[in-house]
Amino acid sequence: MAAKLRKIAVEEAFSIPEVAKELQKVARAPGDSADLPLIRGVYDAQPGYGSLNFLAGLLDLEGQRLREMDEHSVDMQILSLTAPGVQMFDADTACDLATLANDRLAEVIARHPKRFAGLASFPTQSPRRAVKEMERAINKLKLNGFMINSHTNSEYLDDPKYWPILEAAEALDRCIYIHPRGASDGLKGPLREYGMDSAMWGYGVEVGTHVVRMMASGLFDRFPKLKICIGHMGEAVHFWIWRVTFMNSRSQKIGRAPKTELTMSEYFQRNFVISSSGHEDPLALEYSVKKLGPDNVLWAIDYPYQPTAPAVAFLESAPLNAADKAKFAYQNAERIFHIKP
Ligand code: 1WB
Ligand code: MN
Repeated sequence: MAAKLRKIAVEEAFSIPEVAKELQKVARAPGDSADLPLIRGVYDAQPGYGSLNFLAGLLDLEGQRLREMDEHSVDMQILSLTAPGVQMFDADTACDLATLANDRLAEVIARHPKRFAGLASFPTQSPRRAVKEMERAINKLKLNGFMINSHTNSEYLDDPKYWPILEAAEALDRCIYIHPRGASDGLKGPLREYGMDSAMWGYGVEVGTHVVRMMASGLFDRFPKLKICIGHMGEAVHFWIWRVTFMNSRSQKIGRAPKTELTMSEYFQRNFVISSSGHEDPLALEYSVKKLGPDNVLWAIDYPYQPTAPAVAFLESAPLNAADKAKFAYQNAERIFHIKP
């Protein structure tokens, strides 16, 4: 019998009642954000949107969640405030609720330091206040990294107004996890029908677009040590990166894209890691580890949106040698998110 494999799941969602209540207000207000169908289903269970039964799982930290972790020998969940985080609120509300959520996160980690770690939220709407909360979250609350739910008001992180956030993450030496939310206004049109707005397809399109924008803008020349983690098996970016690289170099030659010091592939390799959250295809995992290297692929469940048992079975049976499996299961998570071995 092989020794028990430590398991750290890196993209595990939670919420707090105060954020859920504010999202219920968003659900009841008019609007046509691509996040609304899901928010209405999860936080308001309105007829026609289907009742998505995730809220109890998001709000629970120390009950069923811990029991499920015990049952499937998941050692640790790295918790993050679920999408869209605080990014649909006005800046004041976002600031207050991010602070509160980070405090609660620190409290539950203090009660269960071996079972939970956490990624901090912050009000991207106000980069100045965001930086303050980022510093507090790392220096005072000792959280493990940051979570951004892709666009804010349909703007992306290549916009210079957000650079103070990137600068702070780099200076604090903590990874920013970019999780999806509904696609930005300019991107959402054809994703409305057939349930394509969220996890099925829209989420990957949104984050894939976001990180390609970041790389093509050249911003990683300014922040060479910035680490970004993207979930859902890299939102398919690395499957496409050869062509992104080829076509971007052509665009650079004809003046349609800024000149960059490195190629798109080199930025992806240097500045990104990926997780397997909610994507349990062994062949996709094998490709990912071969393409990006065993140090750059992290395991996740995507709790409570995905069940724990198959995610654990996927890990246990992953087509990797023992050393690479240990990296995938916990060692990369320890390194990237500063978790005690
Ligand atoms: C779902 C998945 C919904 C995720 C979410 O709402 C998030 C879903 C914020 O399966 O419907 C996710 O994190 O992958
Ligand atoms: Mn997810």
